Amino acid sequence: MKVAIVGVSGAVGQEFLRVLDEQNFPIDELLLFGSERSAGRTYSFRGKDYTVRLLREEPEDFRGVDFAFVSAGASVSKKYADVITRHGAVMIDNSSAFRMDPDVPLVVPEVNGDDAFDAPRGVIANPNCTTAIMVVALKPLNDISPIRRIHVATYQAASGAGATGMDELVKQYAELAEGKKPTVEKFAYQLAYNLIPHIDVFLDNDYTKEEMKMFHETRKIMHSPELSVSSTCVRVPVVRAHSEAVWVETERPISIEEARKAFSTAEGLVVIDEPAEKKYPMPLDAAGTDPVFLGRLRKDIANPNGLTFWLCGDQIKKGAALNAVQIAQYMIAHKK
Ligand code: 2RA
Repeated sequence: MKVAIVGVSGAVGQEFLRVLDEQNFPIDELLLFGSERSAGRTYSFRGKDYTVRLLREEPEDFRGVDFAFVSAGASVSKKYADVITRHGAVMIDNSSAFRMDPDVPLVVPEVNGDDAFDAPRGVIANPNCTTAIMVVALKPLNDISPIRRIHVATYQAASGAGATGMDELVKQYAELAEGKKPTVEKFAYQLAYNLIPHIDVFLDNDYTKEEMKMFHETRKIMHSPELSVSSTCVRVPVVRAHSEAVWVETERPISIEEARKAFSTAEGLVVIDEPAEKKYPMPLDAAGTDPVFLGRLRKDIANPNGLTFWLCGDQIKKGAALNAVQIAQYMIAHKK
């Protein structure tokens, strides 16, 4: 396989390299692309050094590429999508640029992998990290009884704001420990010892863009245009794993036994749920791992058709780079 990574210097770009190696992805040739700022840098992959090439509006640069993993922001994805796909490369885009485009599938392989084959523009969109983590757990329930309504509160790690977000959180704790005024640049307020109920911009309905991503993207991935999703997305002082408290209402009540059985065999999901033993998922344990972890499962005492549970998942892996690589793996394994 000839593989390209666009935006290789960023947190997700670097994770693409790690995940492609961990997953033993078949690569005969690797091309790395970046901005003026990163062009010329070198990165090692499987014991060989690769130099970052300047991303240009030159389709020839992508001739012969089978998969291009792109994580360089929505404006770069929009500007270079045609360049990247012109000679047949499949562009798996981690940005928000095309997620709601009717000609672009939005894919989490455990949920709607086959949608990846309906990509007329050669572009497949990776969902927002919170959506990807949540739908892995929704799928097994939806297979038992259609989900009608979802409420979710997210606890989102600093990594969602990139490498600079992670650096800022760690730096704030160090500065505060030294009695200094913390650096506050990436986030609206100090994140250390704090929670910020605001991710991305506020919209006319007083939800944030991040919260509406969960509404729109979940409907598209689950093929459920009527599904109601209401979320509150909160930035928390955690480095790189997201957590989510989820309440689900289904057409008919699902018993705990049914749910537990379905979760126990669901792809991409690991259940850690022994409250009496104080065993439940935590972001510190989920960081750097592949699965979505589920715990605190119980009947929703406020809704006879409801279940509630807790999720943790690594924002840079399942929330971004791993899901993108899994899309490519799914396409290779299920080639039509
Ligand atoms: C965040 N989901 O956590 C957004 C973008 N990665 O900031």
